[in-house]
Amino acid sequence: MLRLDRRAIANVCGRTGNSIRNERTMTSLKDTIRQTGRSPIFRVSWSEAKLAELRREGARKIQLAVTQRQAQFDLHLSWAKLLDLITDPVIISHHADVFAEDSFQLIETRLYPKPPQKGTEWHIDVNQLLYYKPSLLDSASDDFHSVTTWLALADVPAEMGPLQFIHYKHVDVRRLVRMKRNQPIRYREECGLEAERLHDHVETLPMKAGEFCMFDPRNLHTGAANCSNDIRLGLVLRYCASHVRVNPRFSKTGSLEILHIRNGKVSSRVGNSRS
Ligand SMILES: O=C(O)CCC(=O)C(=O)O
Repeated sequence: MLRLDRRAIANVCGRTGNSIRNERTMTSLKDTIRQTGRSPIFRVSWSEAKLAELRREGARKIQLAVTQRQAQFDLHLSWAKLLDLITDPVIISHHADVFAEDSFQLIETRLYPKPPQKGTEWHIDVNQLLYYKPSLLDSASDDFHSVTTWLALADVPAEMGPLQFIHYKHVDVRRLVRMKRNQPIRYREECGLEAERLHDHVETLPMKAGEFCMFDPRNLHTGAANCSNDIRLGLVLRYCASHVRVNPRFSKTGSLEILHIRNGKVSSRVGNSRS
């Protein structure tokens, strides 16, 4: 059942037109992500004032998401301005570059407000590896078809719990995935130990409001501890290529609602309820 209101769809459809190809850079983002584990840091086209308006408008949703994990997921389906942000032409054009086509899918969003003193454990995005087919675990080539995109909704300096990662080439990803399935507690410990062992390879990504980075879901990654007295505001976006099939079990809400994006516009939505 379509939950986007008309205004949300009009906002998305009216904006980006067919200019996507012209906006692309000549650099291969795919190669950059392959080599470094991530894209450069980009910035959406929104002004700081417009981002502040989004934060004000969403204050209650943000507050709820601080205390209720379930309230963090897929807010773009009921929050027009958030959908507007995550289909910003800059985001769309860089993902189109990565997937090498103007057609791709938005699978999930997670608003991630991190309270003071809280951190995230080191992990890999195992569900993205298990529930997306073809799986990046099986990929014989060094190719990839899905990225995790992390966007700062407000400034996230080093002390506020920015994203950190270690390129997956240093890690035995298959072993960690097996462990997550069979020994989840050991998996968590092992991810932490791997991060300690590989501390020289940790890259930390402080960002200004509106900046975002796309990275390979196989990377070992975390959000550092938020050592400030303010809530850290991050947004995790999961985009993948149009040929990827996503198992409904991927959904954290019980109802997978995939947005198909074509030529910069949300062209359709496919619901796939689990219940
Ligand atoms: O935002 C963070 O602190 C970490 C987010 C993350 O790694 C994830 O959701 O997979």
